[in-house]
Amino acid sequence: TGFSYIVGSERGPENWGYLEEEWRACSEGRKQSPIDLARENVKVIPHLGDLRRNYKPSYAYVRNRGHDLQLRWDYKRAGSIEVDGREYFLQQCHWHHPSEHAIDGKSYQLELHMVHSTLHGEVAGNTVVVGLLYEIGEPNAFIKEVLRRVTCETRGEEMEAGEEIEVGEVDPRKIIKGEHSYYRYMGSLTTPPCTEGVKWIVNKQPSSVTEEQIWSLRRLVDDGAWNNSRPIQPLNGRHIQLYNP
Ligand code: SG7
Ligand code: ZN
Repeated sequence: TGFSYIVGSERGPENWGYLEEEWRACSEGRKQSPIDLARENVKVIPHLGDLRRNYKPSYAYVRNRGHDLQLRWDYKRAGSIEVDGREYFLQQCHWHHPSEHAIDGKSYQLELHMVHSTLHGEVAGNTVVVGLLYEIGEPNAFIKEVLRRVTCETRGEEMEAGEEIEVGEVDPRKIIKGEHSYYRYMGSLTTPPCTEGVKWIVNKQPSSVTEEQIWSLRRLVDDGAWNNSRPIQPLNGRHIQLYNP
């Protein structure tokens, strides 16, 4: 059971849609994620406006899910983002290596997803995912802070697959700093069931991270030797909007 990220394997990405009845969108959906945010498909839309982020620090939990590392807040405690006049509450964030989205055909080493929802646990039309790409450079302060709280040296024991630990107060405002330009398009969850109707917002400016920090993140995850990014999906005539003040 489960799914794999290994292209060409029995449970690999090109077969997700045939593994379970509820996963059909992974193969048959026409608005899947991730995509290449390619210049020729991007339209600058000035009236999209700055994102209204109403985040606040709150107690968080880190869960090692075997294929990714997830930082979770209690429902509604970490605040929300306002998109198209609706409030979407931040639920969790997690990392993919290498990146899932590409910009002009260029992939990155790491991508973070902040998953937001209007309702607890609901998906489809109620989900906004904010993506952040990272390129190799200076250490990332937010990742450093998360790693410090979960690594063996701090806790005295290694984190195990499936384990969830309380990590104290985490401020979501520290994840994306100061940058306002973003891409927007309609897509899907990037893992089965690949549900569509997800509003995607991808920060235009990549953040920075070191190779070592990426290794630390991967080492924490059980199958850390592998990647956990879904291949690029066809655009199928969709438009990508760009807000670039
Ligand atoms: C990861 O990506 C997890 C999932 C997430 C999925 O597998 O973070 O989270 C949970 C709680 O299972 O699914 C509904 C949801 O958040 C897909 O999220 S993504 O499209 O942002 N990669
Ligand atoms: Zn994700």
